[in-house]
Amino acid sequence: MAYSTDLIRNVAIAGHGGTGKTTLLEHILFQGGAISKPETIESGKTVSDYGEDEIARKISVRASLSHLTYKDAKLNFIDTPGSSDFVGEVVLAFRSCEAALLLVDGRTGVQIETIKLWRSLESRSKPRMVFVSRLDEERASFAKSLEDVKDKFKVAPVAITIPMGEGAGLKGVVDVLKGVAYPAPSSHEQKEAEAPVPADMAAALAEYRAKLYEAAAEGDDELMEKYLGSGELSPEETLKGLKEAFAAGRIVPAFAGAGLRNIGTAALVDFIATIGPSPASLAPEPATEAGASVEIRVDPAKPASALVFKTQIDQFSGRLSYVKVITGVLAPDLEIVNARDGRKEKLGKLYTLQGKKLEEVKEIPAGDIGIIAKSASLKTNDTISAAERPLAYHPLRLPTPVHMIAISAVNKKEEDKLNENLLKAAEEDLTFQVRFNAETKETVVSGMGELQINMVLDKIRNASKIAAETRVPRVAYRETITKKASAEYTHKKQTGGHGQYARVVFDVEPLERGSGYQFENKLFGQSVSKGFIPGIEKGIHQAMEAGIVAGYPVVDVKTAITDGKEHPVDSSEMAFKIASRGAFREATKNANPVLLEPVMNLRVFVEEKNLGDVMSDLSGRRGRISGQNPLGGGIVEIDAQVPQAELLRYAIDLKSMTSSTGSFEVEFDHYAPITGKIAEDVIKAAAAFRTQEEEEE
Ligand SMILES: Nc1nc2c(ncn2[C@@H]2O[C@H](COP(=O)(O)OP(=O)(O)OP(=O)(O)O)[C@@H](O)[C@H]2O)c(=O)[nH]1
Ligand SMILES: [Mg+2]
Repeated sequence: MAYSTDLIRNVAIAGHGGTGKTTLLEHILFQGGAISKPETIESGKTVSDYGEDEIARKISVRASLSHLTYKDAKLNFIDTPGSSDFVGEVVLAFRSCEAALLLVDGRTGVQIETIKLWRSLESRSKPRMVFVSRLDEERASFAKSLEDVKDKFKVAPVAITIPMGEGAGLKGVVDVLKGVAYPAPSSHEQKEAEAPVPADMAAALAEYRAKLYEAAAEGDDELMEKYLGSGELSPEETLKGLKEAFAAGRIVPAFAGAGLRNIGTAALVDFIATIGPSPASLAPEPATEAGASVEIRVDPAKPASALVFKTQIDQFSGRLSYVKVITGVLAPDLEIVNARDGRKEKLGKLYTLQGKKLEEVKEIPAGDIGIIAKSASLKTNDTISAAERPLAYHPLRLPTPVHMIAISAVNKKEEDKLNENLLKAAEEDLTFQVRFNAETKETVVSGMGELQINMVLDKIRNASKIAAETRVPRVAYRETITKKASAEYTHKKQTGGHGQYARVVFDVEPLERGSGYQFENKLFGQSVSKGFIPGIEKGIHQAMEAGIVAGYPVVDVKTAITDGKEHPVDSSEMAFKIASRGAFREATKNANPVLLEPVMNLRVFVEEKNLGDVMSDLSGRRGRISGQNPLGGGIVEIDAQVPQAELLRYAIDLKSMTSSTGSFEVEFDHYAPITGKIAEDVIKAAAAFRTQEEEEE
């Protein structure tokens, strides 16, 4: 069956870890008739958490797609992990969905990951709903949770459903919009059914209804006038007002319930289908077409175009490319062009997913999310479009990895195979990156945290049986000089017939940070033939690679050759290379050489209560704090510059310092000199490393 674009709804389910997202979605799918029996996290058979690792750890690790049909509408859901290590999966869900459903645990109120997700949704102007979950548990409070939402986000949530009782006394919810009750089903395997609102809920219903009318009238002068005049709105007017206000992000609809008891799902599904924004109703997608910026509105009548927002390489189904269709209709046999490389291909069969289960579909219309299977050439962030109109949608805005680990195969022969597996993992998860660091000669994987990296490595270990060992990565120190100096070096050797002869005199001087290498020929006359200059430069390069104090590459030095001498027979390029190396080494030794270390810009986000600990820890890490500002919701941002060497375990340490609530962003800023004890330790460690390398060879 083909769905019409205005009846498609895409909802990303997000929120702090363990708020009950996956459990709620399972019961939404059950209530909506997409599955016949709801499973639980404990049974390990939910639609959404189907990965072996997800089942074993009882947490979501990857975004997963599922859907249901409600009346004529198709509702797609992307369930996302709550742990900040997997934030990349949340970003792709936000990108491909028109609205987000944020879960707030009724027992705790808004937690830190949810605050961060809120900020990210706000910056994208995505409409947000809030579901206060786990209201069947002790100490849960709907009203307190909504107060907290109001406090932290400075918005007034508008309750669409309210609970009947709380904790052990939770008896169901009342749908404020429709004025009906949904009593708690006798078991979570029973569907919710409408019933009259009990008399003891009448007052609460009236109170919340008034707030709902007010919200619906907000932003529409005509409705507001009518509401102020008569104190009421018709159901049609209420729907229209809410729909507009929600799509514009002016109101935040709030829901009550308990996924695990199937309480609160019916009204939620109905609301999303009738009031949720259709893909076509939102702001157009920015894109590039023929080098110019354009904005493309979701529209089924235009030629086809779609964005690949996720790639999954599955051992059973092979390669799955998740697409969001923006214009036109994708259908099998359609010829498409990939904006990245201009490559054309014909689409094969198309699918949708119910968790891990592929379901074939005849077409994927504009606004819908679907799957292209087994296309080897598609990558995440590719735009495909009908061959006559190539364009490129903007890529996902993913955070930069913050945690690095050096990795190698225990068995050197398996190194290539390990790399292949790492690169495959990096294709599936763009926040997991693999890089060979030529300066430290290590393969370094990086990601959003220790948990994410460990889970990727576990998966590789389980699937390929390759044993890998991991280490804290080496820091890419560099060396430079701090004053001018000169040296002279003569390379002279008399062996058998031909001898070797070359003499050079060098001036070296420090350059500004980041200028790298410079060479100047200051020779007068023909003391050294032009033909030997390349050999001399090669010698300088070699000496710069080899380092002066600790074997790290030398940077930001200008070398000038001021004098030299050659022999008519014994001079050669090789002889000049050797002399040049010697002269450079001597000259830089006289020029107060120093070690340089990478210094990073660090931005830490912590709850106020952890601020003191995190600040004093940063000064212990030789950090220089440059700013501190409250972001609202009790979160403070700290800006600092900290040497990279002090941050190698920061992802782990910050988590333990803040009971997993802190997070940070980090990027390279500059190289700075180090001296004294710190430099001595680096020199010692480098010498030990070289001895070890030599022994291994
Ligand atoms: N009592 C009760 N327990 C719940 C409810 N919803 C979820 N749980 C339990 O809470 C735990 C976490 O639930 P999940 O559905 O995995 O939560 P999640 O938000 O998807 O977690 P992550 O994806 O790991 O962030 C599980 O043990 C669930 O059984 C609820 O409404 N009531
Ligand atoms: Mg989950």
